[in-house]
Amino acid sequence: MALLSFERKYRVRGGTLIGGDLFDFWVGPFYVGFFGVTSVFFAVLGTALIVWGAALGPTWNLWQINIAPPDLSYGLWLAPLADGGLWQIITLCAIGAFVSWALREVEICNKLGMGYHVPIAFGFAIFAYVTLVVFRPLALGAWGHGFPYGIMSHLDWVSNVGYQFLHFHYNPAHMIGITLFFTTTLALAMHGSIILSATNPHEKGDMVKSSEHENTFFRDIVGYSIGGLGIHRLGLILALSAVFWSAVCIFISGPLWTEGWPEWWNWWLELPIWSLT
Ligand code: 07D
Ligand code: 07D
Repeated sequence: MALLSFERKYRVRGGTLIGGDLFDFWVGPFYVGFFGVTSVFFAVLGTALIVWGAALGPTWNLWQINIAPPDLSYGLWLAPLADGGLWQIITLCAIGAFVSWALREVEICNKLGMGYHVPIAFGFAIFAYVTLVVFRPLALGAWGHGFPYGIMSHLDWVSNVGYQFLHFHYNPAHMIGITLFFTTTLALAMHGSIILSATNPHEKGDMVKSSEHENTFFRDIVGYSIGGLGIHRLGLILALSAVFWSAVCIFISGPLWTEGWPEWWNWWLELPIWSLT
């Protein structure tokens, strides 16, 4: 592919975290880098192991393929490949691929002299995944507490774990996570709509409006505009907080609270301000 005229300016050497300039080149539009190589390695190996696991299973139906973690009786030991060992190696490959991808993002940020917001944001998603398949299983003493790799089977896991705690909606950290997810979509809807409304003319031939119009709209309607940079800060903090509280909500389920989540709220009834005795 021909080098586009502007690409020369941005395709700068250096900024790598490891290996000097060994993999400091592009293939077509893609930056390679040491972590590009490790990303591809882990992704290909992990996918091949998923295909192997599928071949051992009863179906090739994409929705039904399931690679289960080891039985709880294996605790934190390694399991035979066909008995959850594949799940363990696939988990390692997934973590290897996700972390490599994040570090490749860091290298690209270095090259462009940009902040690390994108890799940090992706890091929160990785943190949630690792909480589900490493931190919580470690805290509960068995890899079998990880979720199974399958499109429908992972939904069954979420439902089963939810009902194990009677009513997962009563988990206070789940409530905070959900509220933050909903608020994130509200913020994106407001941001997307104000940008489009300022860009799309009222009538054909009208000028595109500036950010002053966007700010004025919000000042007129609610007395305050967070501003052009502010809305992106707010969006990022809302989204990252949503994922953070999700990780908290699943980590505390089991390691810290073993009863039904509705019972957690008994602390309220037990406050010394009531005379319930
Ligand atoms: C739109 C960015 C693009 C990403 C996509 C996902 C794969 C998996 C696997 C063939 C928003 C690509 C999918 C590479 C292929 C095989 C074996 C991101 C966008 C399009 N889930 N989940 C889905 C994953 C968990 C839950 C869909 C991954 C937890 C519920 C897809 C993980 C819990 C529902 C999927 C993960 C949970 C889904 C759409 C990892 C709590 C749905 C995802 C690595 C977080 C929805 C059939 C999407 C659905 C759905 C992937 C973890 C709950 C298959 C990769 C264990 C309740 N999940 N998920 O658009 O339709 O994300 O399921 O942690 O209702 Mg899930
Ligand atoms: C883990 C995904 C990480 C992804 C990575 C990237 C690739 C590459 C390649 C596309 C965290 C993968 C990339 C594979 C793809 C290409 C090319 C994201 C992760 C690293 N719940 N619930 C949540 C709601 C109920 C339950 C979180 C709502 C029921 C359990 C969120 C409702 C019961 C768990 C949430 C609802 C129940 C959760 C998920 C409504 C079931 C969790 C978001 C309206 C009976 C999970 C950390 C998240 C969690 C979780 C929302 C209902 C159970 C807050 C809105 C009552 C067991 N639920 N839930 O975490 O916290 O994303 O996980 O009813 O484990 Mg819940």
